Amino acid sequence: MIKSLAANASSAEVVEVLNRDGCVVVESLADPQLCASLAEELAPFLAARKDEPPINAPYGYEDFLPAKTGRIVGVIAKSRAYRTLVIHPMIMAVCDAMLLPSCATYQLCTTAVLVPDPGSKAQVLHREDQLWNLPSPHPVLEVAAMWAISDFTKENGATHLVPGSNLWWGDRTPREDEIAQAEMGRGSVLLWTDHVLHGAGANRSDAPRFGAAAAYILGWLRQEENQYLAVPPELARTLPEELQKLVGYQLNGGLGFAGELGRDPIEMLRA
Ligand SMILES: O=C(O)CCC(=O)C(=O)O
Repeated sequence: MIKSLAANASSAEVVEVLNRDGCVVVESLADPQLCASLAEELAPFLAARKDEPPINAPYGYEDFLPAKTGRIVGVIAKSRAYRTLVIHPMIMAVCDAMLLPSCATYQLCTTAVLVPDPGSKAQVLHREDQLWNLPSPHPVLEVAAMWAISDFTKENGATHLVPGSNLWWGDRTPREDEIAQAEMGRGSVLLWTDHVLHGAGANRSDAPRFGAAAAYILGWLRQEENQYLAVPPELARTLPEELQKLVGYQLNGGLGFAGELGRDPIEMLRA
């Protein structure tokens, strides 16, 4: 079962469940108007998409990226509403607690709108830490957030997760009864960590399932999506400083200087 907490839960309660189960839902955290604006801002991008295999897909395409699914990346450049969700105070407090023990600053890894359409198949269960292939066990590398912009139901492809598999470091395949689905209402958010098994569900309903995802990682890991091209300096200059830093315009200890040895890249945005 995936634990659901109310919007007024403390970040400490969320962190406790996340450390234990590797996943948690916080109900009704986003303003419904913000969800409506996000859906409206992304609609033209979803309408224009072509259902083709991605270029240079490094994974088994049909298993990892099933067809009939809208996947829009570079979302900071495409939606103002999304920018607000990315820096939601609850998410920031959870990332502070989960990630700062292993880095000086954390950053965005990917931004994506994920919309399985009716008829899409389930995605293979996978772990986000496969991206970096570090020896295990390792500390938490990533916290992913999936905002429900539509309701998430068993029928429309609510994310599958295996609670507790964040603590499985050997070879273990989950039993069917260990796989749960993150059903949640619009405006809720599902959080998970990098080592928990998860994947999008199949959409057997007659309407798309609309999720807006943002993943946050340790400041010394390579970002999956190249944020400096997705959010170039001209755009970054218009964003709140908290978001500039999350994009990557900040130092992580000695890493990430720009212009001059040791210079914080955020100073170049201010110049
Ligand atoms: O869409 C979902 O529910 C999960 C998506 C996911 O895990 C992925 O695309 O890697």
